[in-house]
Amino acid sequence: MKSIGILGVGQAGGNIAEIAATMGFQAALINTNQRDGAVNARVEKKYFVPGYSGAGQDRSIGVRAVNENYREIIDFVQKSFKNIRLLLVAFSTDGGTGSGMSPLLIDLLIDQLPGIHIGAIPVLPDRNVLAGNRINAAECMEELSKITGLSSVFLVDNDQLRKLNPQSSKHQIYLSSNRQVMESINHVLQVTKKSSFYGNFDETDLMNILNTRGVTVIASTAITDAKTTADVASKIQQSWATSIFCPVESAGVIRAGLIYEGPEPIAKLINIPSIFERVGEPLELFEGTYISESDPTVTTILAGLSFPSHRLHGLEETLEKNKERLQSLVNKEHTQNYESKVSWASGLKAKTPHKSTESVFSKLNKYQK
Ligand SMILES: Nc1nc2c(ncn2[C@@H]2O[C@H](COP(=O)(O)OP(=O)(O)OP(=O)(O)O)[C@@H](O)[C@H]2O)c(=O)[nH]1
Ligand SMILES: [Mg+2]
Repeated sequence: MKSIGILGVGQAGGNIAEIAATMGFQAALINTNQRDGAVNARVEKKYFVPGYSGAGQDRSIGVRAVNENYREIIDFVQKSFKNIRLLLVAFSTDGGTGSGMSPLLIDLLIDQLPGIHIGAIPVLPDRNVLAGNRINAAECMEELSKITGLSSVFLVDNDQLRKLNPQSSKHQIYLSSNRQVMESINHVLQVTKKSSFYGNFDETDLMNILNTRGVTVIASTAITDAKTTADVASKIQQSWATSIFCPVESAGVIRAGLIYEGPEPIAKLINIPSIFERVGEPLELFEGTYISESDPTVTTILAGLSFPSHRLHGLEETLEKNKERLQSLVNKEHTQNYESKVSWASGLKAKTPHKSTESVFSKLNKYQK
């Protein structure tokens, strides 16, 4: 039984929970729209907030859904997961349901699920989304970043794939990012089940890292062609920039994991100071070395990173740039009207004759001889 559970909220969250379920994670989903959640057939445990049919990108509807039903929702979550150590709540930040419900729900779950750490898998939108989505994402991230008892935040960035594949359909981007995020979490969890002569990375090590408050990145890279310690360090640093998560922006890793899988001779090219040169050495490092004949691969987990303000400001930038246009759009909504120049002409239209109704009796009387 895996010790990490995945709770999806809203459409994107449900899709991530679906992939998680196929990988053997305990998974559940919550939605305000039954039809959206119904497509995630692999997730058995589902809660649909009664009386709603989606939030239509309105975060306040998501917040209201939690306010009105928090007892049932908490009860549903408690019943859906057994013997997990970490619950990750997955949701998109730019819709209404997941973005509105999740920060409040996470804050409640932190107190209501004693003994279980709560983390998050928020999804940031790609570059093509419009103002309304950007406003939602900014609000959601601000709320999330203020939750004090929160563990790892795996900040999935749809733009990481959009950058590489400008021509891909939304569907391809979503599917691929959902798969990549769950594969990376699954991979580090599976490593904890392996044993090694040279240094084990066990589940307690992993939980120590993942329970760290802040942004967490998991990245893997093959180091097959590396000849020097500098080659290895640069490959690893590159993997932090190209993973499915928001790229690492600034120094300040608090806890980290470093897992090597591959042939023995290459393991000696791993040099901790040069790997962490750019992001600063962490407070604690948990290492695992698994010798095999497979392609040499290094997986790193960086936890306790700051929220990526550069990326988030980029998301807000187009709002700032278009401030006046956007404000005038909103003002227009309730003030606009159309004034016809031919209103005089309505007098020309045929009038329906005024039909006065008489009582049956008065008609009967009229014909009385
Ligand atoms: N990575 C990923 N992103 C997704 C997926 N589905 C939707 N998104 C992202 O989520 C945004 C839409 O949010 P949804 O999750 O559909 O919204 P919701 O939480 O269901 O809220 P409402 O539909 O407004 O009630 C899109 O702009 C995408 O950024 C998915 O399966 N994977
Ligand atoms: Mg939806």
